[in-house]
Amino acid sequence: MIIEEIRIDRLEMPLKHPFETSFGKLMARDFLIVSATSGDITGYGESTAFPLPFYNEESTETVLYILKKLIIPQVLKMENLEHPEDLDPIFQSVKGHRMAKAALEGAVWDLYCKKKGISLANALGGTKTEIDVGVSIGIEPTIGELLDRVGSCIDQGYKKIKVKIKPGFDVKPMQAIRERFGMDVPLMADANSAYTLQDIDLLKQLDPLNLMMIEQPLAYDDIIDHATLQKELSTPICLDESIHSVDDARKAVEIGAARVINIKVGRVGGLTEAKKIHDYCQAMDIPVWCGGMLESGIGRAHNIAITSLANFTIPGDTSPSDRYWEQDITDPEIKFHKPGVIKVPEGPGIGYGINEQAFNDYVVGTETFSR
Ligand code: OSB
Ligand code: MG
Repeated sequence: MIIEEIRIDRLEMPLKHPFETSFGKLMARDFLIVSATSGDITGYGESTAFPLPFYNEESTETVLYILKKLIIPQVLKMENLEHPEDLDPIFQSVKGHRMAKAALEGAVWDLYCKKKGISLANALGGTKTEIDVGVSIGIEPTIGELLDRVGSCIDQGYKKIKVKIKPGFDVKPMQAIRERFGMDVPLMADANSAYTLQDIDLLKQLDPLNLMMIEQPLAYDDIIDHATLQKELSTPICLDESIHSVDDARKAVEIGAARVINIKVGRVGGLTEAKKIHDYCQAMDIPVWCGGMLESGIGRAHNIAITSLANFTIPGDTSPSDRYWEQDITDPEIKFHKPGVIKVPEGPGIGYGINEQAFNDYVVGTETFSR
């Protein structure tokens, strides 16, 4: 196929509830939707970068720059794009900038599947017809408010409760959750790289709490110190920020830095690399789950598709639309079909349409590029 047009829309979607992590507080999502058109069919992808580089090195502006300057011009010149993997030589020519690549690659995967009339989940080799999902709860102003939110999420049927921690808001809130809701709730903590090896004694205090895992306790670019920490902890370590590729996953697993891996499609440069990490981890008996970046329904639909692969055995952060937005941009919105469970759509591509009205209401800028 030939891609005739690529469009970038910048959207600003207010969050229903502020989301605070160890790296900052978000009131709204400011992000890009990339759409790629061939003939009368359009595919959609989402950039998961934040406006500022507080989670990883990328930002909305760097994604825009790389797409406009390097990736889109090359893609619009391609004469023989038969499969999304044909983008690889273009991607190889640019070091890093994986969220930029993933946004474009996602649009091409959706377009490719829609042209073939197959679902994205099937095209990726997914076998599940429904996925279990969890929720990621931000840092709340008080332990009381955190307990209220945890209770409400348990009542809604979420299959995993993840709580953000940071220095000063870690052991006490996690203990309080266990005291209130018991030791059996599937519970984990995400530190977003807020600690160092100096904090080993503090992190060890989480061990008696029977957490499923602790996510990215140490630096965003570290693998080695996590292996040192894992030797001291009984709680499994899960890596998020540190894993950009199947090679990173292999290094982390080989040295014992991660017993679980969080796969985020954007962070690893797209669905093709996400699948490679999944396949490697499956062969190594390392369970994986799909993380989230507070995506709109479009990014979330991609996450649902990849989560249909068999080794996504742990519920992901792929919560339904109403956990984030008053109104999402997909039609239909993403919903539970039973508590804590989302059906994998069977329609072509991502399997969700676009709610044009809602989409346009959130757009703050549009740029179009043609052959
Ligand atoms: O570390 O997983 C993370 C949100 C923004 C940035 C980083 C992370 C998160 C989440 C929320 O945990 C996941 C979601 O609900 O989309
Ligand atoms: Mg994380």
